[in-house]
Amino acid sequence: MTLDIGVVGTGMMGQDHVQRLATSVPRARVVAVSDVNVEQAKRVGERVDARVYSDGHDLIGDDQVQAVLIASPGFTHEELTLACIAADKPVLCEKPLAPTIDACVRVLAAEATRPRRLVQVGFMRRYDDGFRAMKDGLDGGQVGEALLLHCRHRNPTVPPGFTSDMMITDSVVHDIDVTRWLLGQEIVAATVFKPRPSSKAPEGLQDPQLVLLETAEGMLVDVESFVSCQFGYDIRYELVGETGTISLGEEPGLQVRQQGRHHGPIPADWRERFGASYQRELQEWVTGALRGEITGPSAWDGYATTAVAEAAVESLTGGGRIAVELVDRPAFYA
Ligand code: ISE
Repeated sequence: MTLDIGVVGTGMMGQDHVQRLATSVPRARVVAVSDVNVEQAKRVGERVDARVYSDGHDLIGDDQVQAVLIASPGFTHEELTLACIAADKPVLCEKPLAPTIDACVRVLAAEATRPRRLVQVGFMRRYDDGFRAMKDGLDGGQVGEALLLHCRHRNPTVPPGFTSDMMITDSVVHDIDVTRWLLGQEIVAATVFKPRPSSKAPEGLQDPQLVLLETAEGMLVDVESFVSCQFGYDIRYELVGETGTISLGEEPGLQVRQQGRHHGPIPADWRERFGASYQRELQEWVTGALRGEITGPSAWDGYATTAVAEAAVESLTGGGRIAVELVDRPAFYA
């Protein structure tokens, strides 16, 4: 049995997903694509022999489409996800679930009217071998109780139009999700510090930023977000426990020692660094959807992450520590 999938949005990530689903995910078939840029959608659709729409709602309404992957810009996610829920179709929505807390709450309310989960949010780091090993180590008691988590999130450059807020809503959201998943607790407050901006950053961008998160059980998490670091895509973590530490990403890839030096590769971007995670994410989503079970990051995870990101943006703008207030977690997401 195959899963017939429609992909909404054929920009960079949409194309990546279409290619992967069509060529390397067993039991997946891309039967439709859509984009407001219909010429681009046609080019992508032709490669995989998929029907082409200019409107995501028409794709969702296509009877042959059994499941939907949303990779269009964030502001479209709420209405498209709601349409998938109304059509009773499983949906993998790239982050954010929706850009505002209120919009995420509307998605939670809609999904809760269904007998089972339909929504998954694209937090692909949870599928990474390194992040999984870190979580296994912590859960297995390797370093005792967690106390602190240090996160480094560096991009070499950003496209034109990238704003200081987006450093949180587009980048730090991944660290927010990893924190909640790894430590198994919610984040209760966010404070953003603004160091001297890099002269290499685009004019007006507050880059880097240091985001301090506080968890419900009093752990502190610092996230360095630096999107003009110039040298490559660099993701590093160090978890500090009571009896040891677990680090991730210190020396990724093959290390070469030669002529008195040692060196190794640095990924160019997240598609390279997390290629295997996207592969596993899609594979598990497809097999789960075929079984009628969606088990990846939920709409609740999407909501909680947006709530923390909103608090951090408020701190970035107005300064100070901003508390995060979540609605009660519906039993649906227990
Ligand atoms: C980008 O949008 C992503 O989602 C990447 O995973 C993240 O690491 C990067 O910072 C974002 O800009």
